[in-house]
Amino acid sequence: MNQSSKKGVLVLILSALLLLASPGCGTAVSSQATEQSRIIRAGVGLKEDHPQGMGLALFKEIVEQKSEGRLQVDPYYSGQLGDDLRMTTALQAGTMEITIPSTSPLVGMVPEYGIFDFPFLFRDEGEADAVLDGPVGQELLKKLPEHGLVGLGYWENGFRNLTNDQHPVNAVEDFRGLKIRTMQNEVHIDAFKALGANPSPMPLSELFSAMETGVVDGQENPLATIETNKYDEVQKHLSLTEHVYTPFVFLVSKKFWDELPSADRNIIRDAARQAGLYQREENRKANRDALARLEERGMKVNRPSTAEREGMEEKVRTVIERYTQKYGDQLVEEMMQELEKTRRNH
Ligand code: TK8
Repeated sequence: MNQSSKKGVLVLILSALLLLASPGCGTAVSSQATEQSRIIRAGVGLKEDHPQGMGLALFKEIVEQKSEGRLQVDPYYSGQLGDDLRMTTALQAGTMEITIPSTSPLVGMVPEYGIFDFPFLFRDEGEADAVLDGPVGQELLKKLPEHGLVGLGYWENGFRNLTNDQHPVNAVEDFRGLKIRTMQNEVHIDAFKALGANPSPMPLSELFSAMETGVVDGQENPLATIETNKYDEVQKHLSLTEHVYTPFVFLVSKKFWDELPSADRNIIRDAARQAGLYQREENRKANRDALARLEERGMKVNRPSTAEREGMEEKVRTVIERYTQKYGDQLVEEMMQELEKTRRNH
């Protein structure tokens, strides 16, 4: 074999090795997937036994069954692939295919999502469903493709409650000086400042150790998250403030989505919708059941009175006015009209 053909063979061997080393290809080869199945890496922040994880498990089952194995969903729970923001960035880069974050940390990308962080906006889950599944929620999904994301609908994180290791929180003055972890979201940060607390934004993955070491006094999340993440092990007081309803949004990488045949898009879209309806119901059940379990495990539970919650609403009114200006009167007006319509029909 002469010198140039030896060189040609060497180049071939090297490029084959480089190809196998690339992340996308390695995953496909190492996951026992048959060569024709397409791998969908789907990451979420909460545990497998949280309704977010249960919804993802059902999504996987539906997609693999409907596609007859052509699509294979690899689920990753408990923030294994990073927190909400990191996983969302991975979708934009095309190194991951699906994630289902809270809308709150996305406001850096789609500021208008901040309207769902307005405190005391929804009175119950029915109102949240009506707005999220109605024109306003759907209009916000349309803002995602320009950021490399496709939004297929909303799942439920739920109404947030405050925990801390200092004292019960009933009236506004009880917030004074409390170091409270918040999501990385400007509305939450300003609302807790207006209530007199010291907000400390951080990813969920850092929260447990921040509470354990006293970096923060408390946090706020729906009851199912407090229970499945065992926050009662480092928090004494649970105050049923229900101060904000947080949605999850079902996100798909646009890079991945654009390559899919329409039949596979329909399978994924329908599975996200079906699993989402199941997830909302399981989430409501889990939030109801979690309260009893948290009390059994020793948390001291208090519920602020209507007058005390009205005092909190009064304190955060200026925050809502400021962000209504920032996000646009028209969008907020549309949402309030949607809410009024739902309340009239209730
Ligand atoms: C989970 C998060 C979390 C959210 C938070 O992915 O960060 O407090 O409520 O549940 O989206």
